[in-house]
Amino acid sequence: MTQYNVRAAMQLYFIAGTQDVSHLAGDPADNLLNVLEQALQSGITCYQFREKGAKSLKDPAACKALAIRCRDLCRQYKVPFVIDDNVELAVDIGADGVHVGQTDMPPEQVKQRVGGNCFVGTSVNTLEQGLSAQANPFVDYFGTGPIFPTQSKEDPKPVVGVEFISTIRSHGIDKPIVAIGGVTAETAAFLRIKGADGVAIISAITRSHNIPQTVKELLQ
Ligand code: TZP
Ligand code: MG
Repeated sequence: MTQYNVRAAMQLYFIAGTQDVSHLAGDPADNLLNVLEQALQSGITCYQFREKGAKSLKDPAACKALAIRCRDLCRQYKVPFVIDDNVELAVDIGADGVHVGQTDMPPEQVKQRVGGNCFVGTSVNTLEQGLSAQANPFVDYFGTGPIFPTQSKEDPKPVVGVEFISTIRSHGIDKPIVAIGGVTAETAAFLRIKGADGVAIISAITRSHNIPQTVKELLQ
């Protein structure tokens, strides 16, 4: 586990599991690793391993084996490796960060379990949640959204829109924020102008026909 600058890591935060590459022919684990390596080569600044939903891997051993391969790829490129939800897996394989939703394990408990070197993020969908995450010393960053409608989450919260980023910034919230949900190369720069430190992306990368070009555009 390496200590990373969390705000810098938010710049282009790629999230994916095998369910997000199910449109590709061939072995889902190999496809995920292939997409991840292309994204790393192209300059993503953080990666979250998120196996979730109907099409995700169901066998914990297969999930762990794949997570280890993703972690090792991230280490090779010196990019922080984050695990969604699965705190025990994060401890087990030495993830650099953990992301938990509002109804998952509370950040305080996560931090206790993972230790001080592992950063903790949470999801924020309302101003109230933003203020509470800002005040919580165990939250290192938050994902704000969905900004736009998304196809990549089975039970998305209500869309918050671009202005939500400026709204929460205007309430004194200065923690690292990554904007998530339906973000594309066309909207990423605008979200940064509104106050996001960066964008979190699933489908714009996993469904891209030219990952280097898409990543380049998302970083602008
Ligand atoms: N949380 C809020 S929206 C979302 C998650 C995990 C999915 C983002 O995926 P996409 O394809 O970039 O809209
Ligand atoms: Mg969750």
